[in-house]
Amino acid sequence: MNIALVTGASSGFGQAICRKLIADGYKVVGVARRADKLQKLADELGVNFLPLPLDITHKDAVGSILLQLPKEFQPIDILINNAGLALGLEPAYEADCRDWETMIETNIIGLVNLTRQILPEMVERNFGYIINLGSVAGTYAYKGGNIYGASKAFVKQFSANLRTDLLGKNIRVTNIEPGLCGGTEFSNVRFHGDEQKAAAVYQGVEFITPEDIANTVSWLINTPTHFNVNSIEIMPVAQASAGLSVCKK
Ligand code: NDP
Ligand code: 8X3
Repeated sequence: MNIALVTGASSGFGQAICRKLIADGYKVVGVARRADKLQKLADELGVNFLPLPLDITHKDAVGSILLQLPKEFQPIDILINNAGLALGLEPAYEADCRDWETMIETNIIGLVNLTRQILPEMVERNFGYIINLGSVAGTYAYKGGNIYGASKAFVKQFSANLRTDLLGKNIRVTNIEPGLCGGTEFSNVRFHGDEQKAAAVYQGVEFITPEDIANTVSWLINTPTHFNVNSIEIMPVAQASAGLSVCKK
């Protein structure tokens, strides 16, 4: 395995994963919408990193751009479906429907389309690894998590169903399910650029870092090829799944 495609490479986990995989000796294609951020990373990482500006929600663009990858960045051995976002933390009856649609288009439809584009070649070569970025939000409900959590529950079940379809093929699938992670743009995006609200999420908490996630990805890829971690749930020590809540009269 030597060529990886990482979505969401312009920030947070994706950027840290690109850095780690380049350091580990892989060639990496980094996908995100912000070309300037990708170019900055390319300047840092050198010739083994290919910046690929792309909006994963644009289905036709995804198909055609992948066909045009330079020969030295083909075929993709490892697909890391990391691009994703949460928008808003309002209760379902107050949430913005456009935010809901963007989360569904990115976290579900974009991830699915990219996977569908890349998977046939992996099957043909009987070789590959797909790592999806789910979340603890896909397992545990929390207030305001509504569509974000539901989209990550989709990623969790899609990962499990991929494993089932790929039984007998030499292709591994893992769903990484992190809890609270700082040092990324996740909360700035969730709160539509409200820096104060975003900072408050991490105040006084020793959170998981993007490097922790990148090290996890590196470890997964280097496990023996007969070995599949179906899912891996990771939380900071400072976090635990909270109890059920009751509303008293
Ligand atoms: P960031 O906001 O820092 O990074 C998100 C990345 O996704 C950016 O590079 C962004 O790039 C990219 N992206 C978003 N929309 C698109 C799109 N339409 N097309 C292409 N790229 C896109 O967040 P994190 O690094 O924290 O999150 C990465 C993943 O991990 C997400 O799926 C998130 O849900 C998940 N996660 C995060 C946790 C956390 O606490 N941080 C915990 C659990 C899971 P650009 O804007 O340039 O397109
Ligand atoms: C991100 C973690 O708890 O904000 O997926 O949903 S959480």
